[in-house]
Amino acid sequence: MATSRTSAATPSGDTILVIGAGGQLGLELTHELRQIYGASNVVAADVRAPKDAETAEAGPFELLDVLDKNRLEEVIRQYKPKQVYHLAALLSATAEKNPKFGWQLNMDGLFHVLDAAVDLGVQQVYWPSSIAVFGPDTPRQHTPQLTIMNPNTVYGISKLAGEQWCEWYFRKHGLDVRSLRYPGLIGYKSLPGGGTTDYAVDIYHKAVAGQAYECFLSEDTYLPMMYMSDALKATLDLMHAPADNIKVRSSYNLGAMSFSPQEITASIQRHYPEFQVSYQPDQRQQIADSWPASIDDTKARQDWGWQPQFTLDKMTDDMLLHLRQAVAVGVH
Ligand code: AKB
Repeated sequence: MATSRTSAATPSGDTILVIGAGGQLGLELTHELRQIYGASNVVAADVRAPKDAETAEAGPFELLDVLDKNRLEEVIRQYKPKQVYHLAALLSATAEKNPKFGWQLNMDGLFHVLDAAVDLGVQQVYWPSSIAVFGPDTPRQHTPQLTIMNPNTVYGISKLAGEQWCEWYFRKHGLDVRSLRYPGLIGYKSLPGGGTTDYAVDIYHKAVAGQAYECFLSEDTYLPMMYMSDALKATLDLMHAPADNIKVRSSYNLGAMSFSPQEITASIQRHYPEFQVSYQPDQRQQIADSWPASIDDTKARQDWGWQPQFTLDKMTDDMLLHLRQAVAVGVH
C-alpha cells in the first residue's frame, strides 16, 4: 500500500525523487536537496518507513521497493520528477553473502529506474558506482579512470555492468544519466550498512563512546575514502554541471583521501590518546585487498571541476565534534 505522508510535491515537473532515501548517503543527500530545492519538492522513497518522526515529517515520503516496477512507475507518474537519484543497493559485504539477491537488487533496480526514466520523461538520473568496479588485476596506486577492471565481488560486478548500461541508455536513448565511483563514505549523521569500508565510520563511534575498537581489516590496509560533505558536494556538482561537460557516461573516478586503519586510529588518538584498536581481519579483508589503495580522479577535476575539501585530520576533527554533540544531547 502506498504511503503518502504529506501532500504531493509541486506538479510542475520540478520535483526530485530520491530512491533509497533511508540509507547512509540517501539520508544526507535528501536533507541537502531539501535545503536547496525546498522540502516539498524532494520526495524521499525507501523500502522502509523513516524511523523517527522528524524525518517522516520533513517532506514527502513514499514507501517503495525499487524491484516493484509498477509501484516505481506509479510514484513517478504521481510526482513527475525532473531528476531521480537511485541509491538503493546491496553493498559489498552483504552482497557477497546474498549473491543472487545482490545481483537482482543492484541490476533489476537499475533497469527499472532507467526504463521508467525513458518511458515517463525523467530528464536526469543519478546512480552511484563504486571503487568496487576495480579488481585484483587493477593497478592499486592512483588507479586511472580507464584501466583493467576485472572486479571479483558480486557488488563490483553489478556496479561495472551497471556503469556500462548507464552509458548504453545515454547513447541509445539520450538519457542524461550521471554517475560517480564513490570511495568509502564517512559521515556522522548516518551509519553505513554492509560495506567493506564501514570500519572507518564505526571506529569514530567507538572512540566517542570511550570503548576499544576491533577492526575487521588489517592495520595497513589502504583504501580510498571520502568525508560525506565532500561526497554530497561531488554529487551535486556533477548533477549541476552542463551536460556537455559530462564526457564520462559510465562513471567518474572520484578521490579525496586514502588511509589505513592505523592512520585513522592515530588521527583519532590526537583527541583520545587512550583509544585502543585491535585487528581481527575477516572475510572483508579479501574484498579490501582487491580494491584500489588510491584513485586518480583527473577526469572529474578536468570535466566539472571536482576538488575535495577534507583531509583525514580535518574529517576526524569534524566527525568527533558532531558525534560528541550528539552524545551531549542524548541522540547517540
Ligand atoms: C562498500 O564498502 O561496499 C562501499 C563501497 C566502497 O562502495 N562503501
